[in-house]
Amino acid sequence: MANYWNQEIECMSREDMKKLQSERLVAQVKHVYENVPYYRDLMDKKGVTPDDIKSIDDLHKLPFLTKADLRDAYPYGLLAKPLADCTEIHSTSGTTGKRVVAFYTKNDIELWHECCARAIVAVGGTEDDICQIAYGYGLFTGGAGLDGGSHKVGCLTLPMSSGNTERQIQFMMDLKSTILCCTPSYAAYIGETLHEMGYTPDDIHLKAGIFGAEPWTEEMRREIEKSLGIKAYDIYGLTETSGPGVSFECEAQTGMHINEDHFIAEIIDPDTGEVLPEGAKGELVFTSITKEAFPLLRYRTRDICVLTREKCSCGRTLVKMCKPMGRSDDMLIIRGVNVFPSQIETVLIEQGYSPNYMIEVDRVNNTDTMDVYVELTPEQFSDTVKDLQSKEKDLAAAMKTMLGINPKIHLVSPKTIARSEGKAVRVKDNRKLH
Ligand code: DLL
Repeated sequence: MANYWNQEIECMSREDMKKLQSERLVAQVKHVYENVPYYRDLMDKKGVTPDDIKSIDDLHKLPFLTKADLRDAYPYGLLAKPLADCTEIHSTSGTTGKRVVAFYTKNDIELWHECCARAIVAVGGTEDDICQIAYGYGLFTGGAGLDGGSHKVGCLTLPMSSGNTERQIQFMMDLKSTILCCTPSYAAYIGETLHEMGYTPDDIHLKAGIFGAEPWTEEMRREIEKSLGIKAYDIYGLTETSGPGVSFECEAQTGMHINEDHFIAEIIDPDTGEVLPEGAKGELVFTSITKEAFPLLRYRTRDICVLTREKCSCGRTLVKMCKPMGRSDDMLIIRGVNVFPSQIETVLIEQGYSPNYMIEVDRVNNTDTMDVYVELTPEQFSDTVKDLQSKEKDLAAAMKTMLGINPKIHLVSPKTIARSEGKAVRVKDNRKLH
């Protein structure tokens, strides 16, 4: 039996949804053109005016926005409302060099929470539930988004934030939490710790989990479901579009329904920018049609995905996206933190190292690990072991400041890292997530 938060929208006919999206798009393009000079310039350069956009069939005429635009316009260049109308800010986790800062008005927050409420209700959440939120709170959108959704549904909200795993389990048992929200890798770790503490799923009351913010496999889903005795559901989103709740999984567990009344999704060829037909694999692009403060039009997510409109057994008509199948840029997600190899390179150069390095990422006991191998110059190599150890420590600290996570640094002898003859391959990702 399907549960909906907003049945009218979630089960709306295709025709009505297109009409709603068109109306909202037309108004949104006008709002952006009038209030965001940065995007107005992009439209002017492409020779498009708001009058050219009459329905969603005209969406393809609009210019794309990319992460590079966000960087150029940082921090206020894409803001479409006066700061006085904004009530909240969030940002991507730990990425100093490429930080994305998103702004929200009161209404933006309401709509975001509504999207998260839909996700909670879709996994069976009601006001009788106790929702334990173990996503990070703070600048990261995970904690705040699901917290808002949980309040909207009327669940008893347990704002744990991430970390302190034994305490998570203690509260889970004592307070009888029924829904767990966190990253899938943290859910797996909680499951493992539960067993290590000598408990079984029978000792807890969880029935469902809402896990996202990083790629995870069907195998991992089964493992989490078994270790915690729950149904595990996926949730997707990105800071640029508010955060979690752009799409969410239903009882069918076969992909995530996109909240199309707020976000129009397109799939494009990442090389040519051409819009691809339904069912094709390509880069996911979102246009937010209801956001006031930070309304990105045709934002290229870099996530590779497939959309499907096949009838879903839950009764929702919202288009479904598959689990993201990779990225069209080099961003890595390590323990939920977005990391670009270029940031590591920046730190190395700032600290006086050569840009000869190799990043190795793995997942050990469901936790991501990152090892960075850095080549010493011949001068640095003559240092004593003690000096080298202290260098490794300093470098790890500088990386932590830049990335927000602590990689293991290995300083290696000169000329030991393979040189490339074409594009440098800097990353070895052994996690097999796709
Ligand atoms: O990760 C928002 C979020 C919080 C989503 C909590 C779900 C739950 P960012 O830190 O800006 O925002 O990272 C966005 O994470 O472009 C994807 O590459 C990746 N991502 C997010 N959800 C999923 C998912 C949050 N369910 C980037 N599966 C996105 C795979 C995901 N990748």
